[in-house]
Amino acid sequence: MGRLLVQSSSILLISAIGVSTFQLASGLVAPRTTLYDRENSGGMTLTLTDYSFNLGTQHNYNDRARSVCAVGIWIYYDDTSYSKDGRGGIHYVNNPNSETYCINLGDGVKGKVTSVKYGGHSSGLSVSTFTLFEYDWFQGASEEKITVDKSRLTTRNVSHKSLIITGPSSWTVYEGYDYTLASKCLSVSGRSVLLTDISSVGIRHNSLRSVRKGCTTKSDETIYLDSSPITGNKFLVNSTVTF
Ligand SMILES: [Ca+2]
Repeated sequence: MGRLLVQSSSILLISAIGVSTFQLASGLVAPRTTLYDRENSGGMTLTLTDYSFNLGTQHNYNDRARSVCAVGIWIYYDDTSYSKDGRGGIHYVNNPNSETYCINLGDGVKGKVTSVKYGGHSSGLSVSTFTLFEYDWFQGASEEKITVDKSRLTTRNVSHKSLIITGPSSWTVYEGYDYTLASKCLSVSGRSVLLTDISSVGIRHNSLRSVRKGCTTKSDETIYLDSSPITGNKFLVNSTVTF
């Protein structure tokens, strides 16, 4: 383990603060991903450190990725603009380590990836963030990502069905603006939480209006959220499914 750390870009961090705990070092590694147009990390590559709403127009890499390697949380979408209609194939990687984690993409996005984004903060998963997404499975052209209290969630993002929490902080969510009305404490263990559908833990879709960092105030209910798996995917077998 120590040899791997010395060889990685974490060497400056470790020497600077004299700490060798793997978890701390890894949490401060900025997100990055490499896409490959063949399975098992083969073929032509594209490396990203930021969102891309359209891999075709931005990187000439539309519908090509068949496998990926990633550090941090990354979400790969079949559709443009992070699945703007909320109905496309999705695959995510949730890798808290500083070493890359590599997978072959699932059928819903294999050879189809058109947009990509990372979850959490650009500095790494140790930064506390709270992000709401328009649709389930982190889909939608809009998202609301906060690192501090927000007394009024942005109006156009009132639609929300999924969320990602990174870092050590728990959060209290309210159904009213200015931290009023019904509240729930979303308690985390320090590992990232990717909730593909907030209704799975009893939060109604589109019900949140304000969010406060921590759970110091008395909330109506505490929800203990488990850390999420290192990868997951959702795909629609038939894109003509009606709702
Ligand atoms: Ca596509």
